[in-house]
Amino acid sequence: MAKTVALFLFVYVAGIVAGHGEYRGKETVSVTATLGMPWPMPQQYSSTQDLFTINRNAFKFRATGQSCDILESAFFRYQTIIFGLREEVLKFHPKLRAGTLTELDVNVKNKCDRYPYLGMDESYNLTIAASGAILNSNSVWGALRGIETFSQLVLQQSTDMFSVNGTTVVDYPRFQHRGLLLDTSRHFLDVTIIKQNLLAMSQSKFNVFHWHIVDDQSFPYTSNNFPDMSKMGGYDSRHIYTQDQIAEIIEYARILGIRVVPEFDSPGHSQSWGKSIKDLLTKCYSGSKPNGQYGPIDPSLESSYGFLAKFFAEIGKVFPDHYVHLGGDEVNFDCWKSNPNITAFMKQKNFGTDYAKLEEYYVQRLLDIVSGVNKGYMIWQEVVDNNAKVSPDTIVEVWKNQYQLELSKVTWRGFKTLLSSCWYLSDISYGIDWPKYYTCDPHEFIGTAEQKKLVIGGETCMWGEYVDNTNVISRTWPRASVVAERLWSAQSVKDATAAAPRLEEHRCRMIKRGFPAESVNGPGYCPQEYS
Ligand code: CP6
Repeated sequence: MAKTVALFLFVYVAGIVAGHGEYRGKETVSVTATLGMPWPMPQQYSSTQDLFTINRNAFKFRATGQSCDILESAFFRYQTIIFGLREEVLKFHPKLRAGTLTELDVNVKNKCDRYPYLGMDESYNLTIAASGAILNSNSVWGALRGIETFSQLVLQQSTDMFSVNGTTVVDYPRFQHRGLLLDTSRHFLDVTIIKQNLLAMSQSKFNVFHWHIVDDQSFPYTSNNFPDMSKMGGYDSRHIYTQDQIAEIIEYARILGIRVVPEFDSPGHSQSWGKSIKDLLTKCYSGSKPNGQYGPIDPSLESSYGFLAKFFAEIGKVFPDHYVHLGGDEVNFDCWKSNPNITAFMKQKNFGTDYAKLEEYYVQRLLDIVSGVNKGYMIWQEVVDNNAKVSPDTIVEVWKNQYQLELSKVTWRGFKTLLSSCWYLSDISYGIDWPKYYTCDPHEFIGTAEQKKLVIGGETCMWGEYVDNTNVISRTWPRASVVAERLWSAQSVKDATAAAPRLEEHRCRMIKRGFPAESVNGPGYCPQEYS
Protein backbone atom coordinates (compact mmCIF):
# COMPACT_ATOMS: atom_id res chain seq x y z
CA MET A 1 0.00 0.00 0.00
CA ALA A 2 1.25 3.44 -0.64
CA LYS A 3 0.20 6.98 -0.44
CA THR A 4 -0.62 8.75 -3.60
CA VAL A 5 0.58 12.16 -4.51
CA ALA A 6 -0.52 14.19 -7.43
CA LEU A 7 2.08 15.19 -9.91
CA PHE A 8 0.95 18.20 -11.83
CA LEU A 9 2.63 18.82 -15.09
CA PHE A 10 2.29 22.43 -15.98
CA VAL A 11 2.55 22.89 -19.66
CA TYR A 12 3.64 26.33 -20.53
CA VAL A 13 1.99 27.64 -23.64
CA ALA A 14 3.81 30.57 -25.10
CA GLY A 15 0.63 32.25 -26.28
CA ILE A 16 1.15 35.87 -26.96
CA VAL A 17 -1.73 37.45 -25.11
CA ALA A 18 -1.14 41.19 -24.72
CA GLY A 19 2.57 40.43 -24.48
CA HIS A 20 2.17 37.93 -21.64
CA GLY A 21 2.73 34.21 -21.54
CA GLU A 22 -0.04 32.13 -20.02
CA TYR A 23 -0.30 28.81 -18.24
CA ARG A 24 -2.80 26.55 -19.95
CA GLY A 25 -3.46 22.88 -20.38
CA LYS A 26 -2.97 21.84 -16.74
CA GLU A 27 -2.54 18.11 -16.72
CA THR A 28 -2.79 15.92 -13.64
CA VAL A 29 -0.99 12.63 -13.41
CA SER A 30 -1.30 10.49 -10.31
CA VAL A 31 2.00 9.25 -9.01
CA THR A 32 2.30 6.64 -6.32
CA ALA A 33 5.08 7.59 -3.91
CA THR A 34 7.20 4.57 -3.12
CA LEU A 35 7.80 3.15 0.33
CA GLY A 36 11.26 1.97 1.26
CA MET A 37 12.73 2.25 -2.23
CA PRO A 38 16.36 3.32 -2.55
CA TRP A 39 17.77 6.40 -4.30
CA PRO A 40 19.97 6.22 -6.31
CA MET A 41 18.72 2.93 -7.71
CA PRO A 42 21.22 0.10 -7.10
CA GLN A 43 22.70 -1.77 -10.06
CA GLN A 44 20.74 -4.86 -9.03
CA TYR A 45 17.89 -4.67 -6.61
CA SER A 46 15.18 -7.16 -5.77
CA SER A 47 12.89 -7.49 -2.80
CA THR A 48 10.51 -10.14 -1.53
CA GLN A 49 7.23 -10.14 0.39
CA ASP A 50 9.05 -11.47 3.46
CA LEU A 51 8.85 -8.88 6.18
CA PHE A 52 11.42 -8.77 8.97
CA THR A 53 10.59 -6.77 12.04
CA ILE A 54 13.22 -4.82 13.90
CA ASN A 55 12.88 -3.73 17.49
CA ARG A 56 14.78 -0.50 17.76
CA ASN A 57 15.96 -1.29 21.26
CA ALA A 58 17.48 -4.58 20.15
CA PHE A 59 19.08 -3.72 16.83
CA LYS A 60 22.76 -3.14 16.30
CA PHE A 61 25.34 -2.89 13.56
CA ARG A 62 28.21 -5.33 13.91
CA ALA A 63 31.59 -5.16 12.20
CA THR A 64 32.52 -8.71 11.23
CA GLY A 65 35.55 -7.74 9.14
CA GLN A 66 37.85 -4.75 9.19
CA SER A 67 36.76 -1.69 11.11
CA CYS A 68 37.94 1.84 11.83
CA ASP A 69 36.73 5.28 12.88
CA ILE A 70 34.87 5.73 9.58
CA LEU A 71 32.79 2.60 10.13
CA GLU A 72 32.25 3.20 13.85
CA SER A 73 31.00 6.69 13.15
CA ALA A 74 28.66 5.39 10.44
CA PHE A 75 27.17 2.87 12.90
CA PHE A 76 26.52 5.65 15.37
CA ARG A 77 25.12 8.03 12.74
CA TYR A 78 22.77 5.54 11.13
CA GLN A 79 21.44 4.29 14.44
CA THR A 80 19.99 7.78 14.81
CA ILE A 81 19.00 8.14 11.16
CA ILE A 82 17.08 4.87 11.15
CA PHE A 83 15.63 4.80 14.64
CA GLY A 84 16.15 8.15 16.30
CA LEU A 85 14.25 10.68 14.21
CA ARG A 86 10.75 11.98 14.78
CA GLU A 87 8.10 9.31 14.63
CA GLU A 88 6.67 8.45 11.24
CA VAL A 89 4.48 5.44 11.90
CA LEU A 90 3.00 3.82 8.83
CA LYS A 91 -0.75 3.71 8.55
CA PHE A 92 -0.76 0.03 7.68
CA HIS A 93 0.34 -3.10 9.46
CA PRO A 94 1.40 -5.85 7.12
CA LYS A 95 0.44 -9.35 8.25
CA LEU A 96 3.24 -11.31 6.66
CA ARG A 97 6.04 -11.71 9.15
CA ALA A 98 9.05 -13.75 8.12
CA GLY A 99 11.05 -13.16 11.27
CA THR A 100 12.94 -10.60 13.24
CA LEU A 101 16.20 -8.83 12.60
CA THR A 102 18.52 -7.88 15.42
CA GLU A 103 21.66 -6.90 13.56
CA LEU A 104 23.28 -5.95 10.30
CA ASP A 105 26.63 -7.67 9.90
CA VAL A 106 28.99 -5.35 8.09
CA ASN A 107 31.84 -7.32 6.63
CA VAL A 108 34.64 -5.13 5.24
CA LYS A 109 37.43 -7.13 3.63
CA ASN A 110 40.31 -4.67 3.33
CA LYS A 111 41.83 -2.37 5.91
CA CYS A 112 40.36 1.12 5.88
CA ASP A 113 42.01 3.84 3.82
CA ARG A 114 42.53 7.11 5.61
CA TYR A 115 41.06 9.32 2.86
CA PRO A 116 38.69 8.70 -0.04
CA TYR A 117 40.29 9.00 -3.48
CA LEU A 118 39.46 8.92 -7.17
CA GLY A 119 38.70 5.35 -8.19
CA MET A 120 38.17 4.00 -4.67
CA ASP A 121 36.12 0.82 -4.52
CA GLU A 122 32.55 1.72 -3.53
CA SER A 123 30.92 -1.58 -4.40
CA TYR A 124 28.94 -3.61 -1.89
CA ASN A 125 26.45 -6.47 -1.63
CA LEU A 126 23.54 -6.40 0.76
CA THR A 127 21.35 -9.36 1.62
CA ILE A 128 18.40 -9.31 3.98
CA ALA A 129 16.98 -12.81 4.43
CA ALA A 130 15.84 -15.32 7.05
CA SER A 131 19.47 -16.28 7.54
CA GLY A 132 20.31 -12.70 8.57
CA ALA A 133 21.26 -9.32 7.19
CA ILE A 134 24.73 -9.11 5.71
CA LEU A 135 26.57 -6.27 4.03
CA ASN A 136 29.75 -7.31 2.22
CA SER A 137 32.28 -4.89 0.74
CA ASN A 138 35.94 -4.79 -0.16
CA SER A 139 36.47 -1.35 1.28
CA VAL A 140 35.02 0.81 4.01
CA TRP A 141 33.71 3.13 1.27
CA GLY A 142 31.50 0.36 -0.08
CA ALA A 143 30.25 -0.25 3.47
CA LEU A 144 29.26 3.43 3.78
CA ARG A 145 27.27 3.27 0.54
CA GLY A 146 25.65 -0.01 1.60
CA ILE A 147 24.63 1.21 5.06
CA GLU A 148 23.00 4.22 3.41
CA THR A 149 21.02 1.87 1.18
CA PHE A 150 20.04 -0.25 4.18
CA SER A 151 18.81 2.84 6.01
CA GLN A 152 16.53 3.66 3.10
CA LEU A 153 14.88 0.25 3.17
CA VAL A 154 13.80 0.40 6.82
CA LEU A 155 10.30 1.70 7.61
CA GLN A 156 8.59 2.41 10.91
CA GLN A 157 5.62 0.25 11.93
CA SER A 158 5.01 1.51 15.47
CA THR A 159 6.88 3.40 18.14
CA ASP A 160 9.45 0.69 18.71
CA MET A 161 8.88 -1.64 15.76
CA PHE A 162 10.45 -1.12 12.40
CA SER A 163 10.48 -3.39 9.38
CA VAL A 164 12.44 -4.27 6.29
CA ASN A 165 11.55 -6.54 3.40
CA GLY A 166 13.70 -9.41 2.24
CA THR A 167 16.14 -7.76 -0.15
CA THR A 168 19.09 -8.55 -2.37
CA VAL A 169 21.29 -5.72 -3.59
CA VAL A 170 24.40 -5.93 -5.76
CA ASP A 171 25.68 -2.43 -6.19
CA TYR A 172 28.53 -0.30 -7.51
CA PRO A 173 28.74 3.14 -9.11
CA ARG A 174 28.52 3.62 -12.87
CA PHE A 175 30.95 6.59 -12.64
CA GLN A 176 33.82 7.04 -10.22
CA HIS A 177 33.57 10.85 -9.92
CA ARG A 178 30.19 12.10 -8.69
CA GLY A 179 30.56 15.69 -7.62
CA LEU A 180 28.72 18.72 -6.37
CA LEU A 181 30.14 22.23 -6.69
CA LEU A 182 29.41 24.91 -4.11
CA ASP A 183 30.70 28.45 -4.49
CA THR A 184 31.74 30.21 -1.28
CA SER A 185 33.05 33.36 -2.92
CA ARG A 186 29.95 35.04 -4.32
CA HIS A 187 28.29 34.38 -0.99
CA PHE A 188 29.94 32.99 2.10
CA LEU A 189 28.54 29.70 3.38
CA ASP A 190 28.80 28.83 7.07
CA VAL A 191 30.72 25.73 8.12
CA THR A 192 27.47 24.25 9.48
CA ILE A 193 25.77 24.71 6.11
CA ILE A 194 28.70 23.09 4.28
CA LYS A 195 28.59 20.17 6.71
CA GLN A 196 24.83 19.83 6.31
CA ASN A 197 25.37 19.79 2.57
CA LEU A 198 28.03 17.08 2.87
CA LEU A 199 25.63 14.96 4.90
CA ALA A 200 22.95 15.44 2.24
CA MET A 201 25.52 14.42 -0.38
CA SER A 202 26.21 11.15 1.41
CA GLN A 203 22.49 10.38 1.36
CA SER A 204 22.65 10.41 -2.45
CA LYS A 205 26.07 8.69 -2.68
CA PHE A 206 27.96 11.73 -4.02
CA ASN A 207 31.69 11.37 -3.45
CA VAL A 208 33.30 14.71 -4.41
CA PHE A 209 32.77 18.15 -2.90
CA HIS A 210 34.14 20.57 -5.50
CA TRP A 211 34.77 23.58 -3.31
CA HIS A 212 34.84 26.71 -5.47
CA ILE A 213 36.28 28.43 -2.46
CA VAL A 214 37.47 31.77 -3.89
CA ASP A 215 36.66 33.92 -6.91
CA ASP A 216 36.60 37.58 -7.99
CA GLN A 217 34.16 38.70 -5.31
CA SER A 218 35.80 37.39 -2.15
CA PHE A 219 38.69 35.31 -0.89
CA PRO A 220 37.50 33.50 2.24
CA TYR A 221 40.42 31.01 2.38
CA THR A 222 42.79 31.95 5.22
CA SER A 223 46.27 31.22 3.97
CA ASN A 224 49.11 30.41 6.34
CA ASN A 225 51.71 31.86 3.98
CA PHE A 226 49.62 34.85 2.87
CA PRO A 227 47.25 35.81 5.70
CA ASP A 228 46.53 39.17 4.04
CA MET A 229 44.71 37.42 1.19
CA SER A 230 41.60 36.78 3.29
CA LYS A 231 42.13 39.84 5.52
CA MET A 232 41.91 42.10 2.51
CA GLY A 233 40.16 39.84 0.01
CA GLY A 234 37.46 38.38 2.27
CA TYR A 235 34.13 40.22 2.60
CA ASP A 236 34.97 40.86 6.26
CA SER A 237 36.68 39.14 9.16
CA ARG A 238 33.67 36.93 9.88
CA HIS A 239 33.19 35.73 6.33
CA ILE A 240 36.34 33.68 6.08
CA TYR A 241 37.36 30.07 6.80
CA THR A 242 40.15 29.55 9.31
CA GLN A 243 42.59 26.68 8.84
CA ASP A 244 40.84 24.87 11.69
CA GLN A 245 37.48 25.19 9.97
CA ILE A 246 38.89 23.93 6.68
CA ALA A 247 40.36 20.94 8.50
CA GLU A 248 36.98 20.38 10.17
CA ILE A 249 35.22 20.30 6.80
CA ILE A 250 37.79 17.93 5.29
CA GLU A 251 37.46 15.62 8.30
CA TYR A 252 33.66 15.66 8.18
CA ALA A 253 33.79 14.80 4.47
CA ARG A 254 36.35 12.02 5.05
CA ILE A 255 34.08 10.29 7.55
CA LEU A 256 31.33 10.34 4.90
CA GLY A 257 33.60 9.06 2.10
CA ILE A 258 33.57 12.40 0.30
CA ARG A 259 36.66 13.93 -1.31
CA VAL A 260 37.24 17.66 -0.97
CA VAL A 261 38.66 19.16 -4.17
CA PRO A 262 39.30 22.89 -3.75
CA GLU A 263 39.24 25.19 -6.76
CA PHE A 264 41.61 28.12 -6.98
CA ASP A 265 40.51 29.65 -10.24
CA SER A 266 43.07 31.65 -12.22
CA PRO A 267 44.25 33.62 -14.21
CA GLY A 268 40.68 35.00 -14.52
CA HIS A 269 38.23 35.02 -11.59
CA SER A 270 41.03 36.17 -9.30
CA GLN A 271 40.21 39.84 -8.62
CA SER A 272 40.07 39.19 -4.87
CA TRP A 273 43.69 37.98 -4.85
CA GLY A 274 44.83 41.37 -6.16
CA LYS A 275 43.65 43.17 -3.02
CA SER A 276 46.66 41.85 -1.12
CA ILE A 277 49.22 40.50 -3.59
CA LYS A 278 51.06 43.43 -5.11
CA ASP A 279 51.45 43.49 -8.89
CA LEU A 280 49.72 40.12 -9.28
CA LEU A 281 46.91 41.36 -11.53
CA THR A 282 47.39 42.97 -14.92
CA LYS A 283 46.93 46.75 -14.91
CA CYS A 284 44.43 47.72 -17.60
CA TYR A 285 45.25 50.75 -19.70
CA SER A 286 43.21 53.46 -21.39
CA GLY A 287 45.51 54.86 -24.03
CA SER A 288 48.97 55.24 -22.51
CA LYS A 289 47.94 55.27 -18.86
CA PRO A 290 46.71 52.66 -16.36
CA ASN A 291 43.02 53.31 -15.77
CA GLY A 292 42.79 51.89 -12.27
CA GLN A 293 41.13 48.67 -13.43
CA TYR A 294 42.70 45.24 -13.11
CA GLY A 295 42.44 42.18 -15.32
CA PRO A 296 43.60 38.55 -15.07
CA ILE A 297 46.86 37.62 -13.33
CA ASP A 298 49.85 39.23 -15.07
CA PRO A 299 51.56 36.36 -16.92
CA SER A 300 54.52 38.49 -17.97
CA LEU A 301 55.97 38.96 -14.49
CA GLU A 302 58.21 36.37 -12.80
CA SER A 303 56.88 37.55 -9.45
CA SER A 304 53.46 36.10 -10.35
CA TYR A 305 54.95 32.60 -10.59
CA GLY A 306 56.96 33.07 -7.42
CA PHE A 307 53.72 33.81 -5.60
CA LEU A 308 51.88 30.86 -7.19
CA ALA A 309 54.67 28.43 -6.26
CA LYS A 310 54.53 29.45 -2.61
CA PHE A 311 50.74 29.53 -2.53
CA PHE A 312 50.21 26.10 -4.11
CA ALA A 313 52.93 24.53 -1.97
CA GLU A 314 50.66 25.42 0.95
CA ILE A 315 47.48 24.24 -0.78
CA GLY A 316 49.18 20.93 -1.52
CA LYS A 317 49.64 20.38 2.20
CA VAL A 318 46.31 21.70 3.46
CA PHE A 319 44.11 19.62 1.15
CA PRO A 320 44.80 15.87 1.29
CA ASP A 321 43.09 14.93 -1.99
CA HIS A 322 45.40 14.21 -4.90
CA TYR A 323 43.50 16.70 -7.07
CA VAL A 324 43.27 20.47 -7.03
CA HIS A 325 40.98 22.31 -9.45
CA LEU A 326 42.86 25.13 -11.17
CA GLY A 327 39.98 26.80 -12.99
CA GLY A 328 41.23 28.46 -16.16
CA ASP A 329 37.76 29.45 -17.38
CA GLU A 330 36.44 32.67 -18.88
CA VAL A 331 39.71 34.57 -19.32
CA ASN A 332 38.98 37.95 -20.86
CA PHE A 333 41.84 39.18 -23.07
CA ASP A 334 40.82 42.87 -23.24
CA CYS A 335 42.95 44.02 -20.32
CA TRP A 336 45.98 42.05 -21.52
CA LYS A 337 45.53 43.69 -24.93
CA SER A 338 45.51 47.18 -23.41
CA ASN A 339 48.73 46.78 -21.43
CA PRO A 340 52.00 47.81 -23.19
CA ASN A 341 54.18 45.60 -20.97
CA ILE A 342 52.13 42.60 -21.99
CA THR A 343 52.41 43.63 -25.64
CA ALA A 344 56.20 43.77 -25.27
CA PHE A 345 56.20 40.36 -23.56
CA MET A 346 54.11 38.89 -26.38
CA LYS A 347 56.64 40.18 -28.88
CA GLN A 348 59.59 38.80 -26.91
CA LYS A 349 57.91 35.38 -26.77
CA ASN A 350 56.87 35.45 -30.44
CA PHE A 351 53.20 35.04 -29.60
CA GLY A 352 52.17 37.54 -32.30
CA THR A 353 48.70 38.77 -31.34
CA ASP A 354 47.44 35.38 -30.23
CA TYR A 355 46.44 35.94 -26.62
CA ALA A 356 45.40 32.31 -26.28
CA LYS A 357 49.15 31.57 -26.52
CA LEU A 358 49.76 33.92 -23.62
CA GLU A 359 47.09 32.18 -21.61
CA GLU A 360 48.63 28.84 -22.51
CA TYR A 361 52.01 30.10 -21.35
CA TYR A 362 50.54 31.07 -17.98
CA VAL A 363 48.61 27.84 -17.57
CA GLN A 364 51.64 25.79 -18.54
CA ARG A 365 53.74 27.37 -15.83
CA LEU A 366 50.96 27.03 -13.27
CA LEU A 367 50.47 23.36 -14.11
CA ASP A 368 54.19 22.71 -13.77
CA ILE A 369 54.16 24.37 -10.37
CA VAL A 370 51.25 22.23 -9.20
CA SER A 371 52.74 19.00 -10.59
CA GLY A 372 55.84 19.98 -8.64
CA VAL A 373 53.92 19.75 -5.36
CA ASN A 374 52.79 16.27 -6.35
CA LYS A 375 49.18 17.04 -7.14
CA GLY A 376 47.03 16.15 -10.08
CA TYR A 377 44.77 18.80 -11.47
CA MET A 378 41.33 19.41 -12.76
CA ILE A 379 40.68 22.28 -15.16
CA TRP A 380 37.77 23.83 -17.01
CA GLN A 381 37.51 22.99 -20.70
CA GLU A 382 38.97 26.27 -22.05
CA VAL A 383 42.46 25.24 -20.95
CA VAL A 384 42.60 22.37 -23.42
CA ASP A 385 40.52 24.27 -25.99
CA ASN A 386 43.45 26.67 -25.98
CA ASN A 387 45.88 23.79 -26.47
CA ALA A 388 47.89 23.94 -23.27
CA LYS A 389 50.00 20.83 -22.91
CA VAL A 390 48.72 19.21 -19.78
CA SER A 391 49.90 16.09 -18.00
CA PRO A 392 48.15 12.85 -18.97
CA ASP A 393 46.32 12.44 -15.64
CA THR A 394 44.61 15.83 -16.07
CA ILE A 395 40.85 15.88 -15.66
CA VAL A 396 39.01 18.23 -17.98
CA GLU A 397 35.64 19.55 -16.87
CA VAL A 398 33.20 20.36 -19.67
CA TRP A 399 30.83 23.18 -18.71
CA LYS A 400 29.81 25.02 -21.89
CA ASN A 401 26.92 24.35 -24.23
CA GLN A 402 27.33 21.96 -27.12
CA TYR A 403 28.81 19.62 -24.60
CA GLN A 404 28.39 16.52 -26.79
CA LEU A 405 30.80 17.97 -29.31
CA GLU A 406 33.19 18.99 -26.59
CA LEU A 407 33.06 15.54 -24.96
CA SER A 408 33.93 13.99 -28.32
CA LYS A 409 36.82 16.40 -28.79
CA VAL A 410 38.31 16.21 -25.31
CA THR A 411 38.13 12.42 -25.07
CA TRP A 412 39.50 12.09 -28.61
CA ARG A 413 42.57 13.87 -27.33
CA GLY A 414 42.77 11.27 -24.58
CA PHE A 415 41.85 13.26 -21.50
CA LYS A 416 39.83 12.06 -18.58
CA THR A 417 36.67 14.12 -18.65
CA LEU A 418 33.85 15.29 -16.40
CA LEU A 419 30.53 16.69 -17.54
CA SER A 420 28.75 19.57 -15.81
CA SER A 421 27.13 21.55 -18.68
CA CYS A 422 23.64 20.13 -18.27
CA TRP A 423 23.59 20.12 -14.47
CA TYR A 424 23.56 23.78 -13.45
CA LEU A 425 21.23 23.77 -10.47
CA SER A 426 21.73 27.53 -10.11
CA ASP A 427 19.76 28.15 -13.33
CA ILE A 428 16.27 27.99 -11.90
CA SER A 429 12.90 28.24 -13.57
CA TYR A 430 9.25 27.79 -12.63
CA GLY A 431 7.89 24.26 -12.78
CA ILE A 432 9.23 20.74 -12.80
CA ASP A 433 12.79 21.07 -14.06
CA TRP A 434 14.49 17.94 -12.75
CA PRO A 435 13.73 15.64 -15.72
CA LYS A 436 16.05 17.73 -17.90
CA TYR A 437 18.90 16.98 -15.47
CA TYR A 438 17.83 13.36 -15.26
CA THR A 439 17.81 12.70 -18.98
CA CYS A 440 21.24 14.21 -19.66
CA ASP A 441 23.67 11.30 -20.04
CA PRO A 442 27.46 11.73 -20.04
CA HIS A 443 27.85 8.93 -22.57
CA GLU A 444 25.54 10.39 -25.17
CA PHE A 445 28.13 11.74 -27.57
CA ILE A 446 29.81 10.41 -30.68
CA GLY A 447 32.91 8.46 -29.77
CA THR A 448 34.54 5.07 -29.45
CA ALA A 449 34.25 2.79 -26.43
CA GLU A 450 37.70 4.00 -25.41
CA GLN A 451 36.50 7.60 -25.50
CA LYS A 452 33.43 6.77 -23.43
CA LYS A 453 35.63 5.17 -20.81
CA LEU A 454 37.50 8.44 -20.40
CA VAL A 455 34.35 10.13 -19.11
CA ILE A 456 34.86 9.38 -15.43
CA GLY A 457 31.75 11.16 -14.18
CA GLY A 458 30.33 14.59 -13.68
CA GLU A 459 29.46 17.39 -11.36
CA THR A 460 26.34 19.33 -10.60
CA CYS A 461 26.99 23.00 -9.83
CA MET A 462 25.35 25.44 -7.48
CA TRP A 463 27.01 28.73 -8.37
CA GLY A 464 26.78 31.23 -5.57
CA GLU A 465 25.53 34.49 -7.05
CA TYR A 466 21.96 33.99 -5.78
CA VAL A 467 22.33 31.55 -2.92
CA ASP A 468 23.62 31.98 0.61
CA ASN A 469 23.04 30.29 3.98
CA THR A 470 19.30 30.99 3.74
CA ASN A 471 18.55 29.01 0.59
CA VAL A 472 21.49 26.97 -0.63
CA ILE A 473 20.30 23.68 0.86
CA SER A 474 16.73 23.93 -0.42
CA ARG A 475 17.75 25.09 -3.87
CA THR A 476 20.31 22.30 -4.17
CA TRP A 477 18.20 19.45 -2.80
CA PRO A 478 16.70 17.18 -3.91
CA ARG A 479 17.48 18.34 -7.48
CA ALA A 480 21.15 17.40 -7.03
CA SER A 481 20.01 13.87 -6.14
CA VAL A 482 18.70 13.53 -9.68
CA VAL A 483 22.26 13.93 -10.98
CA ALA A 484 23.48 11.55 -8.29
CA GLU A 485 21.26 8.82 -9.71
CA ARG A 486 22.44 9.53 -13.26
CA LEU A 487 26.04 9.13 -12.10
CA TRP A 488 25.55 6.11 -9.85
CA SER A 489 22.83 3.94 -11.40
CA ALA A 490 22.86 1.89 -14.59
CA GLN A 491 22.43 3.78 -17.87
CA SER A 492 19.13 1.96 -18.38
CA VAL A 493 17.63 3.67 -15.30
CA LYS A 494 16.57 6.76 -17.21
CA ASP A 495 12.79 6.99 -17.26
CA ALA A 496 11.86 10.18 -15.38
CA THR A 497 8.19 9.18 -15.08
CA ALA A 498 9.21 5.93 -13.42
CA ALA A 499 11.68 7.74 -11.17
CA ALA A 500 9.27 10.46 -9.97
CA PRO A 501 7.61 8.42 -7.16
CA ARG A 502 11.00 7.30 -5.87
CA LEU A 503 12.31 10.85 -5.98
CA GLU A 504 9.23 11.96 -4.07
CA GLU A 505 10.04 9.45 -1.36
CA HIS A 506 13.71 10.45 -1.38
CA ARG A 507 12.79 14.10 -0.87
CA CYS A 508 10.51 13.24 2.04
CA ARG A 509 13.30 11.10 3.50
CA MET A 510 15.57 14.16 3.33
CA ILE A 511 12.96 16.20 5.15
CA LYS A 512 12.66 13.49 7.77
CA ARG A 513 16.42 13.76 8.28
CA GLY A 514 16.12 17.51 8.77
CA PHE A 515 17.12 18.93 5.38
CA PRO A 516 14.84 21.67 4.00
CA ALA A 517 14.70 19.95 0.61
CA GLU A 518 12.32 21.78 -1.72
CA SER A 519 9.27 20.45 -3.54
CA VAL A 520 10.08 19.17 -7.02
CA ASN A 521 7.01 17.29 -8.24
CA GLY A 522 4.31 19.93 -7.83
CA PRO A 523 1.45 19.75 -5.29
CA GLY A 524 1.64 17.05 -2.64
CA TYR A 525 2.81 16.50 0.93
CA CYS A 526 5.32 14.64 3.03
CA PRO A 527 4.14 12.69 6.08
CA GLN A 528 6.78 14.53 8.06
CA GLU A 529 6.94 18.17 7.03
CA TYR A 530 10.04 20.19 7.81
CA SER A 531 9.84 22.76 10.54
N1 CP6 B 1 31.97 31.33 -12.04
C1 CP6 B 1 33.09 30.78 -12.47
C2 CP6 B 1 30.79 31.15 -12.73
C3 CP6 B 1 30.76 30.35 -13.89
C4 CP6 B 1 31.98 29.78 -14.29
N2 CP6 B 1 33.11 30.01 -13.57
C5 CP6 B 1 29.52 30.15 -14.63
C6 CP6 B 1 29.40 30.54 -15.97
C7 CP6 B 1 28.21 30.38 -16.65
C8 CP6 B 1 27.12 29.82 -16.01
C9 CP6 B 1 27.22 29.42 -14.69
C10 CP6 B 1 28.42 29.59 -14.02
N3 CP6 B 1 29.68 31.74 -12.22
N4 CP6 B 1 34.23 30.97 -11.81
C11 CP6 B 1 32.09 28.90 -15.46
C12 CP6 B 1 32.65 27.57 -15.14
CL1 CP6 B 1 25.65 29.61 -16.85
